[in-house]
Amino acid sequence: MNEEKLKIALQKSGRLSEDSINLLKTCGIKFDNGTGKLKSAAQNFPLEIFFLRDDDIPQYIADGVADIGIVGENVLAEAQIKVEIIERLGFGKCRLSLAVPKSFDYQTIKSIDKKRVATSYPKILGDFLSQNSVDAEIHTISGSVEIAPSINLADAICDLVSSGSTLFTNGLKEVEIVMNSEAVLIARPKLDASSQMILEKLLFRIKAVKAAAQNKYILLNAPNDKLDEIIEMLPGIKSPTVMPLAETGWSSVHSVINENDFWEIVENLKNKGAEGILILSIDQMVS
Ligand code: PRT
Ligand code: ZN
Repeated sequence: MNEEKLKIALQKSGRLSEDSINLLKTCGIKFDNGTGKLKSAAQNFPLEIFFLRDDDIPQYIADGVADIGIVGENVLAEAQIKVEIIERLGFGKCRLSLAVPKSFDYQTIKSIDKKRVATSYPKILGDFLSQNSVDAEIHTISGSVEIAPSINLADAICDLVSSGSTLFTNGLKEVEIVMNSEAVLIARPKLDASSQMILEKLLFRIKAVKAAAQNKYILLNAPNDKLDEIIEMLPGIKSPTVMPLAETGWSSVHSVINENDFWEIVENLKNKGAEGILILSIDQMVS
């Protein structure tokens, strides 16, 4: 049987690999991702997984070797290849920034005019500088960009930053954000009908996983005389589930709360007399 499969490209080994693999696994897709593998077929979903260098993924998709893939937006923007962003994935967050040595008297982007800037992102940087009418010399280097100023290869750098500690330990300060980036699911435009159908099934699962990651399931016991006030604090998907406990005068309340305000809600619930509060992670959430 020659079953039609959707081909997805993931980063083979690097910062996006683990989160990309975990995302598919949390979507219930089983596959072998043993080290050294270039390709793997999912056991319970019509998906074939290719493990590639991230920089190659946009081109492989444009060429039709893979149908969809997961890459950082920074890689996609630098590749300047026409593929569609289907979904933002919320991991691999970073920013591409301009940084200068601490002693550099930086005022505005014009301070970079006629200076040398080292980067692995010459296209994104080139566009940014020309949008700002800055004429700087771009030096393209493939790695360890942060050491360029200290070896007098450049006056400034343009590199990815997440915590900022690499800049700090190299005596640099971040002065402009050129772009914000996160991992995105990309696809070749005009997939055939059967690939499109598989993509939609996958996307449905990915959205459920993403929604679940932003929410927690909460269970608690509430004294009946405080029930109204407690329910008020719990928006839930529709409204909380309330069930009587064996002990008279008490109820069990179940709901879903947003991860961002969950500590505050828990504190308020406790102050209102809620007891036995349990917070559980949700794997998938379909609305
Ligand atoms: O081998 P392959 O080509 O596949 O991988 P790679 O070495 O090119 O990429 P990799 O694995 O380093 O990064 C993959 C993607 O992760 C990037 O394209 C970004 O979209 C995303 N990402 C998120 C990051 C960072 N955060 C990040 N901090 N990529 C790189 N960094 C580096 C940065 O270049 C700098 O050296 O981490 C350092 C800065 O980190 P902080 O925390 O010190 O600021
Ligand atoms: Zn790379």
